[in-house]
Amino acid sequence: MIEEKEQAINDLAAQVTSLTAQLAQKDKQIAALTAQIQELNLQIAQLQSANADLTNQISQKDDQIAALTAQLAAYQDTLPPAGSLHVADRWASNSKSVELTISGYVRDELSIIRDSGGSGVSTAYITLNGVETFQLTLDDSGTFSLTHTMDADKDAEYTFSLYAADTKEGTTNLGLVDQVTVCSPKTNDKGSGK
Ligand SMILES: [Ca+2]
Repeated sequence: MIEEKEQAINDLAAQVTSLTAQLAQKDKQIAALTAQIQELNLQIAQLQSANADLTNQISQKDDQIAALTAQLAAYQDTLPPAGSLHVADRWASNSKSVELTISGYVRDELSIIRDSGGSGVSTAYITLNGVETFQLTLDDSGTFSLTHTMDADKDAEYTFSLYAADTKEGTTNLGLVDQVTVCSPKTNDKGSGK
């Protein structure tokens, strides 16, 4: 009976030794796997950092390309300024003359890039029926406004043409920007109010 008990104790002791050895083996495996994960995490962090650097470099190159493309377009500029012309009349039916408000704007975007600001316009004028009549003074944004009084001749047509040149060095691009034709109010057309 005692021998059986001793045998049982010896068997259990052997099991404990075996399990302890297995436990130590598992701990080693866990430590090895943890080290591998740490190494992989380090590699991921390095790759993410390299990725961010490259993305940043690409973004800088894109900015440079956009700036150079704009410069190139400015040097190749062949277009006159763009803008618009408005002519509004204030006229009373019993008046023999009419006051016109002539306003609008003119700008040259590529000249603005070349000049780093301003309206990009070197000269702007309006012809009235083909005759240069108004030399325009533009503000910094290229807008203008003036008044002009003329006779309210019956059935007369007046064509206002806005011309402008940009600031491109050597040969400025001069051209027609906008055109408005107004009919003179009829002096005998009483009661229309306009
Ligand atoms: Ca131009």
